[in-house]
Amino acid sequence: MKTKTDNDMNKDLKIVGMPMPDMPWEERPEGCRKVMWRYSGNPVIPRDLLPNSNSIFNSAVVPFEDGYAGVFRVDDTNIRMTLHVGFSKDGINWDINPETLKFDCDIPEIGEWVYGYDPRVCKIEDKYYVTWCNGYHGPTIGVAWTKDFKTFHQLENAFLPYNRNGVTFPRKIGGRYAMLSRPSDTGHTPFGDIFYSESPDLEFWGRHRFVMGPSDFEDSAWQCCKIGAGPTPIETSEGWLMFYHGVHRTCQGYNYSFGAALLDLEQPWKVIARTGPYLLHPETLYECTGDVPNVCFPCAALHDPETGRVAVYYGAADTVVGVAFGYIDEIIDFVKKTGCDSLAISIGTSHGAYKFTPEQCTVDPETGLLVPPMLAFDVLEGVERELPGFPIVLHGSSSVPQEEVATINKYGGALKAAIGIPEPWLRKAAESAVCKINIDSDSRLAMTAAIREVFATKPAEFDPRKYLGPARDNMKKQYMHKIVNVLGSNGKA
Ligand code: BMA
Repeated sequence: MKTKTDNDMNKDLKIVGMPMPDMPWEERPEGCRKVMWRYSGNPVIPRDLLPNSNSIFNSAVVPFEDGYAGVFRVDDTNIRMTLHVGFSKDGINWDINPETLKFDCDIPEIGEWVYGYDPRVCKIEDKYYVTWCNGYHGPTIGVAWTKDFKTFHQLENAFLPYNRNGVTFPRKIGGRYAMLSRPSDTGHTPFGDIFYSESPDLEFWGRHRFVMGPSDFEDSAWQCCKIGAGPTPIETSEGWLMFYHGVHRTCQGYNYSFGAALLDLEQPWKVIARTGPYLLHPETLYECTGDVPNVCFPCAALHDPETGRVAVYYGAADTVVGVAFGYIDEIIDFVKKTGCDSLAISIGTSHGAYKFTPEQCTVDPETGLLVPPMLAFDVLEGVERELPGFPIVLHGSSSVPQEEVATINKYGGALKAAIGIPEPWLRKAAESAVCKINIDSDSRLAMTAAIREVFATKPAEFDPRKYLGPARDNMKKQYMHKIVNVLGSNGKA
């Protein structure tokens, strides 16, 4: 990938946020082809910045006054999980208060500090909201606000235990405050989906919606065990850009990488696209070694709408804080191009030669042929409406050519009466958003028919070339017919 100039910016993309021309930034290194790259001075926060810190990681920073403020996860040398406030002029060099953050809270049960970790900070209207994993009979989501990073007012916990990774959106959506979270368990949870919840007042949370879960192991293993939202989502004209961590359970333990997803602007539980390959994965010494090896855990992002630059702050190996850079338009492009990008829908097709029995069919008065129940084209049209332009796959689309069935049965076969999908219906599907139609049984029938015919009519034949040749020719005839006459896909490869 080349270095970006102003002219390279995607001018159609609108990014919401306050201008930050002086935010921490370093251009993509020469020869680097990655979508995101690390700051050369990483880690920006060492583990022993404070006199009694064992580690400082998984922390949140925001623009504040003429610099930056942050809430930091500090595990002390008792390995107690605490939160601390810090300030910085440049986002790289930080002054972190050695005293732990104390929340003001009018609710005695809630205000009693047990432990807190993995904070996020999000500016909503005129306040900065801190959400963190708060100990209350197990981990749940604590919520507090501040205007000055000196006094913090703690509200009710957002959810029942057990929950982690509570991340608020920077504005109301559909008239309500909004939060992503990840229900979990008491320990090192081996599962985890991202959910969306709404609140009229940042106290009562409900209308919970499933957003997304881990990927299949075969598709994207770095995110196949559990996932959780990272920094405050960034609003763009393409949707909310949400960085999220994904976990891969290996024989050595959990590995944490991160990727990104695009969520619908007004219904953020609808996922527009998500990364297949990760954006950042533990590779450097400070990510691969530390108190918990192989962890990149993003909790904050600074971005400049004008240039499209983003700096993601992430905890590395549960020990230090690192920064990674990227361009929002390139990240969005990557998310859209590499993610899960097709949908196999079920509208009445099924695998194999035995899709419908004659009893399930009606007789066409003109041709006398058996016609199976109509495919649910209304469902296909509904999916096309909801997901415009989204590629759709149709499985189980063999037509079970009756002449091949007849040949097989004529020469000793015993295929039961079976009806497939009429070819004109496949043509109709091919003209919609369906871009892949899976047909297998028809070629298997063609092959078997040709072989049976040779065996029955030339019983003295023993040369495989003499029956596999006709089998291949008959399959080829079938493929040509499907490509040209049925699917209309000839010349479109
Ligand atoms: C998670 C949280 C994170 C931590 C990660 C890796 O469950 O505890 O704070 O970074 O595990 O240890």
